Amino acid sequence: MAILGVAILTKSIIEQHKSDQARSQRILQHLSKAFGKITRQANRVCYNFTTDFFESPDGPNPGSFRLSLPPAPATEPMKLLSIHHLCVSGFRLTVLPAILAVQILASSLLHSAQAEEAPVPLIFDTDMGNDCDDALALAMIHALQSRKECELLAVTITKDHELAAPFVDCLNTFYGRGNIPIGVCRNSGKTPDAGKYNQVAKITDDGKLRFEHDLLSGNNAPTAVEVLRRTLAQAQDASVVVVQVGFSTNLANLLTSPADAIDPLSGRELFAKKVKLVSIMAGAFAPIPNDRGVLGEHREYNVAEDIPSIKKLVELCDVPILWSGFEIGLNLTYPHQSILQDYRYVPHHPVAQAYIAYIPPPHDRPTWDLTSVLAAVRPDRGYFELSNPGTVTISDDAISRFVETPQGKHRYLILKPSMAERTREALVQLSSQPPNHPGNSQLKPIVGR
Ligand SMILES: [Ca+2]
Ligand SMILES: [Ca+2]
Repeated sequence: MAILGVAILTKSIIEQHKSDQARSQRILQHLSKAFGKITRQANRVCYNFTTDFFESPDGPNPGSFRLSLPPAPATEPMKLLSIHHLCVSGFRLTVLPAILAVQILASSLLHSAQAEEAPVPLIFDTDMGNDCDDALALAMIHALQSRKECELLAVTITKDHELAAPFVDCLNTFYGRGNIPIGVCRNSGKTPDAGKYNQVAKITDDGKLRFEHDLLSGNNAPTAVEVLRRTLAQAQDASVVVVQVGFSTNLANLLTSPADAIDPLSGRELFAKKVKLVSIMAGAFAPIPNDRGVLGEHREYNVAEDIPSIKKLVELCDVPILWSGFEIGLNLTYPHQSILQDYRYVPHHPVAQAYIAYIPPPHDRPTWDLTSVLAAVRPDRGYFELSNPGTVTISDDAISRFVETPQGKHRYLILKPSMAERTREALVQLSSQPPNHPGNSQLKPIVGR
């Protein structure tokens, strides 16, 4: 498709400027770069061409036009929202063939343009300590950052225990990024127990911390709302992906936060301005077997632990939410052999140790939280299919229900059985990927990110 699009556009340009093929090539390069200017609006992707490449002497916004495309996989036709004069460095393209060519090229370049974009700026909101998939998911984020696919801006925590933040700092430091801001949710009362593995942060060998870190208690960390507001205030508009794999406590608190010294916008306004997607592990969008194996509705843990907050998130979040339901991770279990074999590149590995402390092998834990990371950072790799757009509602008894609506801002992940092995392997390889700095852990932390 890309080749076809490029071919048609090239032909269109070259036919008019046969004498100047080098210039045509240059135009093509400029056009490809222009595709970097992508915004998501509702459920469509909009290309806004306003570079000075499209020069025109008339009109307040000369040479600009907007294309609106469905997100991949493309299932509906593109729409041309508007077009002004398409005038290229002094010569005018015939508009119709140019439109056709650009539309085809736009569709075909969508994936490659996104792939060439800067790393996805990502905030990870986690209930670290309640299950070991949070630790695997954070390890994955670090691997994706090492591959320049994402940049972890901050981690915020919804588990209300002081050791959750130190364990997060352990992992960040292990992967060479010990200065990533960490925010906590104090006195929320949400899962205040210690959990099974955050104590890994406190293990010492010969009086020294086994896993180096300098945030020794969540009591020394700023609040999640402060970290979120500060992080979003500094981010580019419509750029940030928030991956929420715990309760919605922090996001609800953010969305209801007022303007403050950090930013004059309310939390809801700031969120709508800076965030482009929330990738959330919560709910269930397929029948789930209960203890007796009977299929039915499922009160998913991340929903049930803080129902008012997830209701607020659904109500106040103005950007798209991508839901990874309980059924996705449940059908993609993590092979315990990987825990035993893939983390042996250091004598002690905090992720493997967390998994084993949570539930020892042989046990293949579902990969719930990992799936929300993968879907957020690699949306175009065919790991999952997406539902049609719709709206999720949360009942008072923690049931999530999805109603399809064309204007809805929500979609949920669908895992086709034929995709499962490949997707599972991506999760395994990414979460077990070693840090990319030399002389790794036990560990010489790299200062900064
Ligand atoms: Ca630190
Ligand atoms: Ca979690």
